[in-house]
Order: sequence, then C-alpha cells, then structure tokens
Amino acid sequence: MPNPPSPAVLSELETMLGPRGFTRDPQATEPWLTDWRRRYRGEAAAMLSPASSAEVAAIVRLCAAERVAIVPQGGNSSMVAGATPDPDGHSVLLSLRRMNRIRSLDADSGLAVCEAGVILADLHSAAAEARRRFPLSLAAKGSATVGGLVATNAGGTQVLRFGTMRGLVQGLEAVLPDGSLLEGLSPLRKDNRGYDLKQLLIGSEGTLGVVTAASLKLVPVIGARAVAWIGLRSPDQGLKLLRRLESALPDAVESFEIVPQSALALVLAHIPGTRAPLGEAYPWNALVEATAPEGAPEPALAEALGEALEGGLAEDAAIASSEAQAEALWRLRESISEAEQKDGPAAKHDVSVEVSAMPRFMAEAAAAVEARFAGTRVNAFGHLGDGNVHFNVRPPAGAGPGWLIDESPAVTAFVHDLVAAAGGSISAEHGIGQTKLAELERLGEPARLSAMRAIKRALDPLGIMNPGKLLSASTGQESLAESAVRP
Ligand code: 2HG
Ligand code: ZN
Repeated sequence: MPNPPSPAVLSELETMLGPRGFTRDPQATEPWLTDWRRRYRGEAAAMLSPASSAEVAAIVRLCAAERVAIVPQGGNSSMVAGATPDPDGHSVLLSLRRMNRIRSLDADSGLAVCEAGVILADLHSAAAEARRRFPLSLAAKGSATVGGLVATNAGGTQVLRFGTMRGLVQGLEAVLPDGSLLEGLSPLRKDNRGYDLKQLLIGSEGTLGVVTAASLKLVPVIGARAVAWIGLRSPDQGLKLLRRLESALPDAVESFEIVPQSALALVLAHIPGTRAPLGEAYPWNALVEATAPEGAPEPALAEALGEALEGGLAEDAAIASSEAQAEALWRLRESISEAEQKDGPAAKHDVSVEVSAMPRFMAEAAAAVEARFAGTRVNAFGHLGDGNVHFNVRPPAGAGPGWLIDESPAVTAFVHDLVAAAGGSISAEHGIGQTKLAELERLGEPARLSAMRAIKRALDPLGIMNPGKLLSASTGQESLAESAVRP
C-alpha cells in the first residue's frame, strides 16, 4: 500500500514547486476533490501544480522513492470519478492545468504539440486561427484538457469520421511511474521498435504514468457545414438513415447523434433559452452534421434528407439556416448530461455493441429494464453511428434520494449483463475510473484482466499511479507478495 507523505516529503515538494505549484489551502483544493457528477468526495495531502515536464518527473521520482500515491488530474470532468483521490487523504493530487502551453502548431504538417493542461476549446481556437482544426469535440470542451483526453482515450461527437484519441495522437510525452521521461513526441508514421507504449498510455487513466504533452493531428478547416435535426420513429430507422446519408454524401457526415424525446424534454425543461426544433414531438431524433472542405460545394444535406423523407427513412427534418441555428441545435444535444443531472439522479451506463446491433439492443434492453424495475425510465442517447449510447436509467417518479445507492446497483448489473450477453463493452468512452471498477472485475474476460494486471505490476510495481482506478488498488500489492514468494 502507498504511504501518506511525511511532513519532510511535503516540505520537499513545497520547496521544489514554489507557492504556485504547491498548496494545502482547503479553499484552493476544494473544487478538485469532488467528481463532476458529485458522487465521490476525496481528500489529498496536497495539490501539486507543476509548470514543466521536468517538474512532473521530479515529483514522480520523489513519490516513487517514498511510495506516495499520485492522482493525476486535468479538467476534472471525468464521468467515472477517474481523477478523484481516495477519502483517506494519503495521496497527492497532481494537477496538470498549469502546463497549458501549445508548444507548437504547424498548419502545413497538420500537427499541434500541446502540453497536458491545454483546454480542448483553446486548442480548437488556436487551430482555427491557423485555418486548421482538431477534430474531436465533446460537451466538456471548456474544461477538458489534452492530458485527460489522452489518458481516457476520449471520443465525443466526431468519432464517426475521425475516430477517438487513439487515432489523433501522433506522439506522446509522459512520465512513467519510476519518474523517467518517455520522450515520444515526434510524429513518426512508421515505428516498429516493439510495443506501442503510446497506445498503452492512451486510455490507461493515469494508472501507468502521467501524460505531460501530446502531438495531435490537425485536419483542414471546414469550408461549409450543414446541420439538421431529424424526427424519427426508432433508432433502427435512424441507422438506416445514416447509411443512406453516408452514401449520398461520401466523406461528409461527421456526426450522427441519437436523441430520444425523453432527453429532448429534459433539455427543454432545464436548459434556459432552448426550444424544440420541430413542430411535432417524435419518439426519436437525430442530430446530423455534414461538412465540406474549403473551396468545395456545401454538402447537399437538404437534398439527401428530402429523398430520405420521401423514402420513409425520416419523419421530419429542420436544417439550420445560420451558424447560430446550427449552434442552437448542437446545444440541445450537448446539454443532455447537464439537463439529466439537474433533473435528478440516474444510473448512468456508457455502453457499446456492434453498430448494426445497437438499434435492436436499445429496444430490447429498454423493454427488459423497464419491465424488471417497475417505474424506471430509460434515457438512451448519443453516438449511434459508433454503436455507443449512454443507456441511462432514471428512477421511478417520486423515488427518494436513496434510490441511487440502494436500487441503482441492481439496475446497473442488469444492464451490464445484457451488454455482456450482446458481446459489447460496459465502457465505450468514459473509461472505468472508480465507478465501473467492480463491474469490470465482475464481467471482464479473465485473459484481458490478467494481462492488464501484469502490465500494471510491471510498470507500477509500487502501485502509486492513480490507485483504485481502472484496476483495484490491491494490484500493486499482490505483485510484491507474489514476487516475494517467487524463487
Ligand atoms: C455525452 O455524450 C457524454 O453527452 C455524457 O459522453 C453522457 O452524461 C452522459 O451519460
Ligand atoms: Zn458521449
């Protein structure tokens, strides 16, 4: 088990980092000790805010020598409490937010080298100034940082066309659990020197090291975009529509998000200034964005949708006629989490199955959950084109505040069992963090789990990197016990 830092270690860290890089002030640390969903509250012996990769390496070296646990943190927008320390207050919180420099941005080579603390929206703006864009976006773009996006292999609403962070990270710099600096920022197109450590760190949730910088792929700026809100009968109709739009508008469809009437109703009720985009309410809706590069004609989304309506692949559609209208449609989609949170608790699930199987899964799983847990209401929305929806289950109307603690675990186990039976994943994009750790252990294939544990033990034998996230905290300990009995 990691140790709490001694007063001598804390004072060494304080001297090393100076007043801007070290604090124990409860007011300064308070906002960073609770997860975004406000379900986990932790404590930290200190909050460290290094200004450089060298400082991160020095911190990790000292913590490794003293066996002190480190919880790396970016914008603290994890949906699975992946950056919240344990309540025992023994770990140090390692904030990367001060390391927010874009070290370089080269429009010609389409590459931005960003430190871990660069906020996603700032990267979007810097790329736009250079007439490029970073093609990954999500609702938390105003606070999510590059380091967090890398560490969680973030997805969002453009995965359909550009993939997740795994495809966008071209190079990586990270501090490994022994304090050594892995310098891999150069964007090599070909590199066969063995294991792909970059990909190992992407999505490792801070358990194998601290991401300090990343070389990120930029793509050409958009020349024109068309955004539409479409009324649908079912997710099945939605997926058929997506396939039709993809063949009518090759390489143009960037986003295809599915929104049930229940989610739209929550947004209209809780988010000021929003209004329904269609005259009538449909059981399902899709938000579609199609883009064209500069100099190319605008994507013919209106024509394609006209044909789809005639062919029975959509019930109604509204196309944004200005940027402001396009933004208003996106706001409806991106506010779902916030609206759901304002409405009350929900058992949140972030699941994927094979894309073609998702419409059927959504229908059958919703029926099964609502039959098994009387009064619950499934609110499944999101990235249908990626085979990933947020299959959230709201409590029966009038359920007390205890529902989340007392009743929701059974709902979650039920949903995850259905996902496992469908050959899917219980975490498509949010990661495992603390929230899904027990479920990963319950349902993960033994071969996958034991390989992951072996990697963790090999790279972090002391168990100091983000303990209690992704894999149970005992993983490191077991390794010592095991190696002690091995000849
Ligand atoms: C989204 O797609 C996010 O909006 C959040 O991944 C999903 O709140 C959720 O369940
Ligand atoms: Zn999502």
